[in-house]
Amino acid sequence: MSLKFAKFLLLLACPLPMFAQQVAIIPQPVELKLNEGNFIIDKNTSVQFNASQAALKPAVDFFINAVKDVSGIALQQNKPAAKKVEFILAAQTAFKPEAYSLTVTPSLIQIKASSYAGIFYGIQSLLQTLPQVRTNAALQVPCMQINDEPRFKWRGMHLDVSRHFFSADVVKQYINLLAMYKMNTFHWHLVDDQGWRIEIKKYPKLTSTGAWRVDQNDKVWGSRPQAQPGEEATYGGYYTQEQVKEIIAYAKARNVTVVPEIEMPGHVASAIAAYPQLSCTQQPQLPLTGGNYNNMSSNYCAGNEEVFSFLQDVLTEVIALFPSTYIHIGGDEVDKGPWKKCERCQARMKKEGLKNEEELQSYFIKRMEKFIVSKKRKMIGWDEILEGGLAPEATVMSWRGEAGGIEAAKMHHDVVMTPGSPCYFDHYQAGPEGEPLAIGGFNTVKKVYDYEPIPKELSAEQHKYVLGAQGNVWTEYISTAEHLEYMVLPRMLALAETVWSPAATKNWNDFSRRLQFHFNAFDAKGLHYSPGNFTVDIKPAAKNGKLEVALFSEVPTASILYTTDGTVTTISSAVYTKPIAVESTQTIRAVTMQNGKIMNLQPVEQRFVMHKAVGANVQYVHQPSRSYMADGINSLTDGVRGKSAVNKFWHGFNKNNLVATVDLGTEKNISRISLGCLQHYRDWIFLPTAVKFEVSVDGKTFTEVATVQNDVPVNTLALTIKDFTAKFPATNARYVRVTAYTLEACPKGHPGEGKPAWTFADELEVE
Ligand code: TNX
Repeated sequence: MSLKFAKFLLLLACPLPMFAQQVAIIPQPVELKLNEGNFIIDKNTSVQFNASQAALKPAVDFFINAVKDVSGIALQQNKPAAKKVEFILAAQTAFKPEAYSLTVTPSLIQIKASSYAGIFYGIQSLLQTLPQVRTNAALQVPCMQINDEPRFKWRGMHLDVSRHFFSADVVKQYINLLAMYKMNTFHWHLVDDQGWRIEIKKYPKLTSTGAWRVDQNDKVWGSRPQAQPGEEATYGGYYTQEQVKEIIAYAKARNVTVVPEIEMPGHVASAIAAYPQLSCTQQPQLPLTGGNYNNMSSNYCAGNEEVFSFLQDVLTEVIALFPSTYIHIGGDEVDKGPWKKCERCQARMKKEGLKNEEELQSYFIKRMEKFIVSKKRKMIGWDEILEGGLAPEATVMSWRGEAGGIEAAKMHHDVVMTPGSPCYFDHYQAGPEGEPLAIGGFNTVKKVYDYEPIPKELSAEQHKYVLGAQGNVWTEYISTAEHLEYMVLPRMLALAETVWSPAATKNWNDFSRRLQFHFNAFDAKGLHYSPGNFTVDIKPAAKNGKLEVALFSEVPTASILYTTDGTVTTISSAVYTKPIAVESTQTIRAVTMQNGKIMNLQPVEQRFVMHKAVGANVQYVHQPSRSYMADGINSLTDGVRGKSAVNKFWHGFNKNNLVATVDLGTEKNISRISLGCLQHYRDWIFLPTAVKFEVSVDGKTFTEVATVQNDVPVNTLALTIKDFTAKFPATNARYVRVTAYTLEACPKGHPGEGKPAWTFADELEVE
């Protein structure tokens, strides 16, 4: 064998790394084999298709326009040519729904499928190999063979257009983004307390009144006092039925089904603003300007027949507009208070033999389901529709964790998984320092990537009830298209791979690599995205009197650079290799470096404050809630003060008092102890009523040094951090015990009135 031939064989045997780098398709195709060579799309390329197959035409147009956009080339159609891009609509049985094959050789690109959807997805994969914006670069497609199909049939993204209105153009761009990543369902949240967004011909006030609220300038949702009748409502907007039709057609060309959500029976202050007779109190009101539900009725009255005929009329128009099989009726977070006080609701319960208001809600939803089914559609609702009895054919969207989805699937109902963690894209994805203000939570791109939509609790037979998963974008804090993009990118790409690609082939490292190409594309297109997964996570670990700090980045190929002396991080800063010991008050700053470039606009920084308890072991009488464990059991003594992010620094206690004993290791001379606590009214977190401080030499006999009462009013809405501090004559002690007395119940007027309140604490400082 000649040396040349041997080398050639060797080349064949080793996959050429160059190939791997050229293709960065998201979501990862089921099978992708790269071959040698390229197909170059140029003006001598003709698009071939069977012109009698009408279904192909929109796909052909879509492709021709896309090529023109990135190159200026106007491709020929069905002309004799040496190089062809061929679309073949094969027999129904040849491919599964939405499946396709894409074959690229130097003279032929062929996309085959049994459906328009499949052809469209073949095009999307192909387009991802081309330049993403107009350049003069050659349109070079690597030779390859792709065989691909989705794992789930519901690959959804939701958008709340009520809390803030987004124009029809922004909605189209959003749908386009979904389609690029093979998401096929757009859940359009058209109705909520803060605005009714769809024209209904029979009830014009829904949009002339219900789509407008008093201007909202408040930075923190719900902090603005509720508007009074008479105040001018000028902020909002709505879609005409013509615009809705246009959006549906735009989506259809991209294989996206638009599922309308018409909320009921709660979250409808906007409808009641238009037609006050639909509520229990029948009092005039305005759409909400924030999320403050006190002293108002935002439910439909479940005892009033007019409500049902109104909703049937509304749904009749909605169903005529939307071809979607599923009609979403909301059903979430119904405040049962107004129904309890309403004579007509109580009379309805009596007449129908309903035991409680949960059953009244179930009665309401079942009636609506009957109507929807009579129109040959299916009803879907948030998981609250399980309470009081699930409607017979309902599909459940599981948002309060996975429990609702599991329960419904076990009852043989279809479900869509969209648990708050990690499917809520209104939550923080990085930071929260340096991030735009968000509603809370913390869903990183990796957390989304690692999500498995089929809960372990389901048997193999029950898997089929999980239709898929969905990302939700609630817009209380999102008011611009740029911010919307930022919240969705790149998390939607991670979800797209979760719902499309086989679970077994998912690979975070490879996804991260491919993501870089998409980031470049976003940059080129001017799309806003969060580079959040480049930020460094600074994780302290306190144990046996020592404090060590570990640094993590979710990007496996990046290195971490850091300083501890307060100086700015540069490319010559120390490279992180192992946990850093912290022995004095200092600030750690860290950045990630990828390909010799620092990837952060701002370093992540954390200040560590030294005090006599740093690193000390903490023993609790009642363990903190599993959901609020911060950095671990010794988070109270990790040298890090809790900040505004509720999920990050704080140990949370529900029902029980916080009783913690800290061992300083040796006897120390001390004269001051303080415990930081949090109040966050909206999240049911209240300051303790008092904190008791005790000290001991032997850990058995404790002497009280002080009890400090809370002086912050219980109804304080703003996020408040208070230090409960005891100062006393210097004394020797090895053990410190603190008791924070949890507020027994959420106060009067709070949504959780009478239910257990939370106590949140962080950093027990001893000096
Ligand atoms: C809960 S999710 C809601 C929404 C809020 C969202 C904020 C659901 C069915 N209801 O009304 O906008 O949390 O994350």
